[in-house]
Amino acid sequence: EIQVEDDRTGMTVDTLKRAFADNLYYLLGKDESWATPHDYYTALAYTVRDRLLHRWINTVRTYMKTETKAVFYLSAEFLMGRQLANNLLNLGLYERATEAIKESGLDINDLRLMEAEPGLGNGGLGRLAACFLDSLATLEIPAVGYGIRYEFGIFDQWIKDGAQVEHPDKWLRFGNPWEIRRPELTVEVKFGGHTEAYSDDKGNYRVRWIAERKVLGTPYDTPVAGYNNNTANTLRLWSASASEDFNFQVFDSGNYVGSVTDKIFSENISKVLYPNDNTSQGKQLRLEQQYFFVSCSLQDIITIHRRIHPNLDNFHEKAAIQLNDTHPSIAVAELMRLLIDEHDFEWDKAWHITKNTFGYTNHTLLPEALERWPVSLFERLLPRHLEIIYEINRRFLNEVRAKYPRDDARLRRMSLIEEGAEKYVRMAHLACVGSHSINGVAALHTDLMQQKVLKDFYQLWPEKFNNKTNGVTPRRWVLLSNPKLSELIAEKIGNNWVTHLEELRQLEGFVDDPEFGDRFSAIKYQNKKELADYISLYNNIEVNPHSLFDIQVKRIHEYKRQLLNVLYIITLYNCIKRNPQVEILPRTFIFAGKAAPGYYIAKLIIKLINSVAKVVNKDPDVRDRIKVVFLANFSVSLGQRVYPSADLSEQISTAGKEASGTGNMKFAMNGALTIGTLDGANIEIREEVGAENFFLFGLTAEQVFAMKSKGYNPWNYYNSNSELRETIDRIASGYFSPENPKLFAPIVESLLIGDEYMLMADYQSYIECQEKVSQAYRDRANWTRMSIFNVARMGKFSSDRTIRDYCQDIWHTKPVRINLPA
Ligand code: DL6
Repeated sequence: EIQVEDDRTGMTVDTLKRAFADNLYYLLGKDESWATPHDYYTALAYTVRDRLLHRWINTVRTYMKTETKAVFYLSAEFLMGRQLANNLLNLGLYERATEAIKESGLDINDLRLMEAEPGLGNGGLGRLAACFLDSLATLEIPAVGYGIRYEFGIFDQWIKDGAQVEHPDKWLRFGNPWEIRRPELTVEVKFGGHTEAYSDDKGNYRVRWIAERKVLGTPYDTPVAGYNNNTANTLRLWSASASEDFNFQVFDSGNYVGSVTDKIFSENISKVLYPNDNTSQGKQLRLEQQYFFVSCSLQDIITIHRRIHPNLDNFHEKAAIQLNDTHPSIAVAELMRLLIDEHDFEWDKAWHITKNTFGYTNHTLLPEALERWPVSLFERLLPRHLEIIYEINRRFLNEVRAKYPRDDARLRRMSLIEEGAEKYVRMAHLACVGSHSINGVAALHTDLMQQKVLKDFYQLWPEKFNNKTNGVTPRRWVLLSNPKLSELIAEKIGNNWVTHLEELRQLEGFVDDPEFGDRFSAIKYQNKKELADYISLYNNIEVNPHSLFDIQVKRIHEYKRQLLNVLYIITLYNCIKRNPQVEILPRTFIFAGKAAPGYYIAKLIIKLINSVAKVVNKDPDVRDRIKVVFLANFSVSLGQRVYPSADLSEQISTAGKEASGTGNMKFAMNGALTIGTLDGANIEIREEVGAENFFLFGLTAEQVFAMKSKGYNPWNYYNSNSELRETIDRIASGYFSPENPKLFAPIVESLLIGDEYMLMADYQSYIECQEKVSQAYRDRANWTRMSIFNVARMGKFSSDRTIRDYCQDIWHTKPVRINLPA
């Protein structure tokens, strides 16, 4: 009997080939005579999506039947990265698709490059959300990610004359084959207006919100495949549009054009991602975005609940909603409003449900990132929510008063409302009060959160606080981005590590096996060579793949101290200029990262890196021993190239400032050694890989605080350290900016006046540590050994472990196995 596979679900090479041709013809309306590479990519994407849909529909059906508790992850950012290769990999189709495309006369790598990257996030916070979705699906946890379908994601960064120039990210220009629009699930979101009290039929006091305008939210769903299972969860992103019927009044009044241009205001809400990382932009549109996606998502979760359960009494037993930082924290007031105003709950019962539904994750202690909104803005935009927040606050402060009588200072500190000439709503306080769990993202960060920023809350409710150290998905960050290393690992220990990363420990058995060491370092060399080719192509700089690849890629931010790295480069350069014969280890310094468009000093740091690069790279005295490269437009895709090719990972933030970091994990998993401070997850990485396999320098967080409180003076370091002085003087002299000698004066000033991030204090320790790195790299066999230990001991930092911890301690959710009908 001949069995013919269905074109939409079949997994053989022949079927994939047929499906690919079919999609090209019938979905794109083309054949090979005029199809573009992008058409081929799209046809393959649809071929993959078909295989996903089958899993997706069965997943939804199973979840509805089993009625188990689900996780709803609310995040203003999901930095997903390209979907094609990751989906192929998770579906176990990568090899067969590669073959099918090859037999169709094409190269899958060319098609992969056609995919526009969905850059709907700024950095670590958004990428963490994406890793979490991968792990949730892989662990078979019922989960939905909720966010905003920004029409423009993070800007494209071009480098022009060494400076950052921002260009709009038109990622949807050629369509997005991974998403499905669901117009039937559109919901309405209200803004502005006023509230009115009234009595219901039973004589109860009620409030109704008479809005000034209404916006529609339409969901776009993207399937999220688990690795090597049948689960496909959902990422549901909301897109804003005008509510037609609401504008009817305007139509009737004859102002037709006015009513159409009004649409633009509504559509603006999901137009663009705010490009700030770790700073809050107090813009009205940003609050509108936050409320928009939160309201859409909560209405949707309630609808899903009501399809299965008779009422909302058990809502918190079936839904765990996680707030990814304070961006979605208006959800606390919105759920209360929905329960009380729209579903007739009384306050206490609504509050019980709300508190037990939400968990809050804090991702930063930087004061400039803590969100607070003017009460006056709230009054205008969300009048009903302000009333609810006042009532939450009144009851909360009574609780505080009962525990700490006559402590007005404490009441003032803890209030949801900051008093002053202008009053503000403190979103972190709202999130804390309205959640049953408050977590930080690495041990040190959780500690500092408890001892400093949220100290009063920790004293009041110590039981609510917990740590969940971040992790990253080994599927994208090792298996997909480092196929050669993955193959070598698989050959030695099998494939189980992909879902049980702690099994990499078995590699320790090979550290003294010279054959393994040689192959391991040959792979690193190959990866470096590929990056060198990329650099040659895009930067027109030739770098030596035998040199030490010293890499710092992350957002450009003063606290991350790219500038400290630059100070070291200039120090080395000074050394060479003093004595061109000096013995120095060849190094390639690679940077990448975007600066917020309004962050003046961060953009100037980019310009400085490129200006130093220009001088150093062409100076004949340097003789190519040091090279400096700034890669434009850092992205998830570029990260996938960069992490596997690093020898040294720069994690050099001022201690106490980086909540966790996740790039640090991606580097180490791929065998880079870290030079780092005792900050964020660096501390735990060092504990795992061993102090002898980690280059530590710098002040501890405690020393940083102590020094600051004693009165810190950066001039002491300038005056007493001649090498440092020479380095700073070199910048100040205009040596790197002859056309404009004062160009970098603000950077020099940032170091000498205040030096908020204590680069001067950490300089000497950093330079000495870099010297140790150079020494260590000269013993290549031992370096490889240390590198293998790093890979072998990174098991803890799989986001699977992180998600298991969230499930156990916060969400209380269990896996649900998805079976596909035969
Ligand atoms: O938790 C993910 C990520 C951490 O790894 C980084 O250390 C931290 O800086 C980042 N935090 C933010 C905060 N943004 N806001 N608001 O992006 O979170």
